[in-house]
Amino acid sequence: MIRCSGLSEHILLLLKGFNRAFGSKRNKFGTILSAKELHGYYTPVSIVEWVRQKLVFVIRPRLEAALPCGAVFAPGLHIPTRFFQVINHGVSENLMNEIRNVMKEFFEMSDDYKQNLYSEDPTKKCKLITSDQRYPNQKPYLWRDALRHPCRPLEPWQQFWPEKPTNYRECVGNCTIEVKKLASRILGLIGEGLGLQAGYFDNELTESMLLSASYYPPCPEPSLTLGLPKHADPNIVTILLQNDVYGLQVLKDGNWIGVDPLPNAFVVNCGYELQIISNGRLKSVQHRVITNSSNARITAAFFVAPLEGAIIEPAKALTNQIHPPLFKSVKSKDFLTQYYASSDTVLQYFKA
Ligand SMILES: O=C(O)CCC(=O)C(=O)O
Repeated sequence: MIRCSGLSEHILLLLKGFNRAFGSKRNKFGTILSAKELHGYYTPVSIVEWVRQKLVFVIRPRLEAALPCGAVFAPGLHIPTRFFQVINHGVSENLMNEIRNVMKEFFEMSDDYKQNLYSEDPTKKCKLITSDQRYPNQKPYLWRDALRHPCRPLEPWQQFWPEKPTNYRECVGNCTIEVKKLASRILGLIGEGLGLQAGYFDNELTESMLLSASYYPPCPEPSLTLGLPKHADPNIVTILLQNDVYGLQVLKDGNWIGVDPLPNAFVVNCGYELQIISNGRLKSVQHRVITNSSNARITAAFFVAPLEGAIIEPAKALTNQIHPPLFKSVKSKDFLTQYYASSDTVLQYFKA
C-alpha cells in the first residue's frame, strides 16, 4: 500500500518569519543567507527594465503604473534575477485561496481514494507520485507527494483530473485560465525587455501547461531530507502558488537564498527553453525545496510550456554576427526527453 504522507497526526503551527530568523548558517546542503546579508542586492526595477538591463537582482517596481499588466515585484524580497514574485497580478484572492484549499483537501484525503491515482508509469499523464517508494535508495531522502497532470489545453485533459474534491476540476480549470493570462502578460513584458516583436510568445511556444501540485508534510528529520532536490525547470516559464510555509530556495553564487512566501503572490521563474529562445540572456535558475518539522507546505506549480512539436531556438532578432546563436534548434518534445535523461546538463546537448 502506498503511504501518501498524511498530516493528521501532526499539529499545525503557523510558521512566520522562518527564513528571517535563520541567520547565515551552513547545513549539509549549503549555506543559507539571512535577509540582512542580502540587503545590498536590493534593486527596484520593472520587469521590462530588468530584462533590458540584465540586472543581477530585481525586487520592486520603480513605477508600478508603468507595468501594463499591473504586476509588480513584491516589496521586501531578496531574490536573484530570473526568479521573482508578482503581486497585483490580476488573479483573485478568492481563486488563490480556493486552489490552496482544494489542494490541501486533496492531499489530506484517505489513501483509499488517492491510491487509484498513484502511478509509477512514466507515460501516465495524470498521476500522484510519492517519494516513499524510492525512499531507501534516495540521497538525499526526499519528502514529498505530488499530483501532476496537463492542464492546458483544458480539453481533453480535464476528464482525467481527480474527481474529488468535487470542485477540483472547476477550480483548477479556472485557475489555469487565469494563470495563462498572467503568463502571457509576463512573457509580453519579458519579450519587450528582450526587444522581441509584440506577441512573440503568444503561440505554440506557450500553448501547453502542466500542473504539479506538491505536498511536503512535516518531517521529523529535516536535516536528512529535501522536499525537492536541486534542479532547474525545462520549460518557458513557471508560475508557482505557495501556501504560507517557507521551503523554496534559489541557488545564487553557491548560496541558497530563501524565497519567503508573500500573501497572494506568485513566484515566477524562467526555464531552459526560455534560456534558449533568449540566446542565453535569461538563464534558468537552480532551486530546491527544504523541509521543516512543524508545518505542511503545499504548492501548485504551473509549467507554461511549448506544444510538443514547437521548435525551440534562439529568437532571430537576438542573434547576429556579434551574437551568434548559442544553441541549436530542437523540437520541444526532444528537448524534454533529453532533459529527463540529463537534467541540469541538458543545455550542453544543444550547444551550437
Ligand atoms: O514546491 C515548490 O516550492 C517548488 C516546486 C518545483 O520546483 C517543481 O515542481 O519543480
